[in-house]
Amino acid sequence: MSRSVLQITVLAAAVAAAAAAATAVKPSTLKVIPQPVSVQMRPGSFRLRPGMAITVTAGKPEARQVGVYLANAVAAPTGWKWKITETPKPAGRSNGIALELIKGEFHPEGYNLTITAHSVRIQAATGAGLFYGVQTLLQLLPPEIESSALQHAVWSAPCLHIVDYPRFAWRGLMLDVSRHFFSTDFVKRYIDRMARAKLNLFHWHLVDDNGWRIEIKSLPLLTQVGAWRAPRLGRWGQSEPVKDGEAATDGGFYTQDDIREVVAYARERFITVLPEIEMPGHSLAALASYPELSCTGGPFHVDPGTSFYTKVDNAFCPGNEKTFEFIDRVFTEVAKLFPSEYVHIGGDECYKGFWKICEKCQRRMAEEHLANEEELQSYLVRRAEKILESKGKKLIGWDEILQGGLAPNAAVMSWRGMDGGIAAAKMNHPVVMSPTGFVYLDYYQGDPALEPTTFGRLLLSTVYKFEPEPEGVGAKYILGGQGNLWTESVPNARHAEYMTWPRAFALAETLWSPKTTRNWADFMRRTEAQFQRLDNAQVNYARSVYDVAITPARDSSGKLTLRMSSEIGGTDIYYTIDGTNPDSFLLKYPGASVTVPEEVYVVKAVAWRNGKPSGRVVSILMRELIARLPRPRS
Ligand code: TNX
Repeated sequence: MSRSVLQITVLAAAVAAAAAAATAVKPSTLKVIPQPVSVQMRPGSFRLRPGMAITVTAGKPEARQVGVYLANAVAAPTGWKWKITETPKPAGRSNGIALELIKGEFHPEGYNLTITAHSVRIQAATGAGLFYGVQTLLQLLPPEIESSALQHAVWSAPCLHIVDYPRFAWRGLMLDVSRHFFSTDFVKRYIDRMARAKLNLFHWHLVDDNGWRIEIKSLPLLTQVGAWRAPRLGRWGQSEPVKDGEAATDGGFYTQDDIREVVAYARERFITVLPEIEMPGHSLAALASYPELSCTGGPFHVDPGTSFYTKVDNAFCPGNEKTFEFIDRVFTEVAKLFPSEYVHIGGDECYKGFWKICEKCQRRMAEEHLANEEELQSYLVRRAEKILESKGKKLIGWDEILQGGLAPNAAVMSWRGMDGGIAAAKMNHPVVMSPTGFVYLDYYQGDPALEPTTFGRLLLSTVYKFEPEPEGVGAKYILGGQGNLWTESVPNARHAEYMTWPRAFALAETLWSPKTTRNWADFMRRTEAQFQRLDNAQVNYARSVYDVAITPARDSSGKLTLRMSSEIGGTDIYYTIDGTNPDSFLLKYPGASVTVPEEVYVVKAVAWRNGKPSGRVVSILMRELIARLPRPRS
């Protein structure tokens, strides 16, 4: 190349770059969740084609695995079968998608994604990084890409350059399969949706008072007895206790083959499966199977959803050596099934009253010089930790494992707020933040009148405010955060999805994206676009942000006032107090609160956006509104 040609080429490139900058599409047009670290839009787009190849770095099974995942993801909606080709330098070819594993300055889960009119190039240092690049690419394609049936769409993605990596390494979601059992197929689908949001840890709450769900071959009664309970249809927490001779027909469990299948499926999606085996409390299903492990000897029944008395006899007896033989057997099999570094031992809400009156427990306390029952719990957790460590695993538990002294190497999952996590981090223990106030996905998402009964309230916008790294605590010990879906009030898979989405989008973004890019309005815009993806994927989600929530109060003269709000914003609210259906011809909520006479029987309200109702009509009896008033302090 002569000097003048080179100069012209350089000049032409500069002109092209200036033109590109002038016509560049603003990053805010993207609808990706979680928001990438940096996006540079460029003009033009790349169109996918039927015969295209995915080239992957040769001799790297993880790169091939991600290539296969991508080919499978596009196969159903496009009808195309892309080939995977291995080559030493995948990016050398144009007209295709290159997945390149390279050594470089990459975060362990980070990637670069470059889309030009001729090619898509994803570069990363790990299979996980490539996988997240693929997830972003899928979100740049039309929402029909989520469908499992053939679709007609223009399969193209905008030209751009993305540099992306996560803020936290632990991006968890917990599913409780004890209170209600969920099939292996559903668990796999759940994991699949986690992967799309770049969540990477599936915490499987496998045992509790209401069912033992994991086959332990050396303890067959756990699943022959512990996995089944008397069937009940009523409201959770108010069910009739088990009657004499009543058959236990409701439940289910995972065989070890099922477990291996789920673990492998998660692994293909770079998701770690963390098993939880609860102890010493919440253990009624185990005690119903092996009553000799309790202080009282029983008899016990797997609980069918009766009221959760905190003073229930549902704890293992730490005075009995048999308890530790049991724990050893369970952990031996669990350690073999799950490749995860940690095993979760629960540890929460253990009633210790029966330990106080148990001879064996009191003898143990004397022998071990334990000052109180909290130290006795700590004794059990420390022994559980030793057993786990002998099998190559580390222990994690709920923040109650701090009581009576934390086991030497334990990690803490902080659920009763962040204080337990802060205390543990100050003692140099690893911490996962999972506070009820920000990430309890079993709580109401909107007005309680529109949702099945549950324990508390957690709006999407509140999840979006989750900040796992408290000020003054070194980031070093905060592994990340996690949302928890307890399933007392989640009787089926559709409702599990409803409770999870869109709140797990907010969770994913708080755990992945830089704190500085958080923007509620933009998140809502992207969330609404994700709804179309969930529709295509036939995954259920809550539209509670489109509904009206009604909050009663009393003004200074004692009159009842109602505040009405819809989370999405940009809506008009219409309401009625005469029992009829609200619409835009009837009462309009003025924006501040309204005073409503207490003789009114029922209040109904609906939010409108763009000339149409945006959500459901909420209908609440006056007596229910009055019952919602904050109780005067006595
Ligand atoms: C507390 S969170 C529990 C669970 C319940 C949940 C309901 C935790 C460690 N224990 O057993 O399901 O509240 O929100």
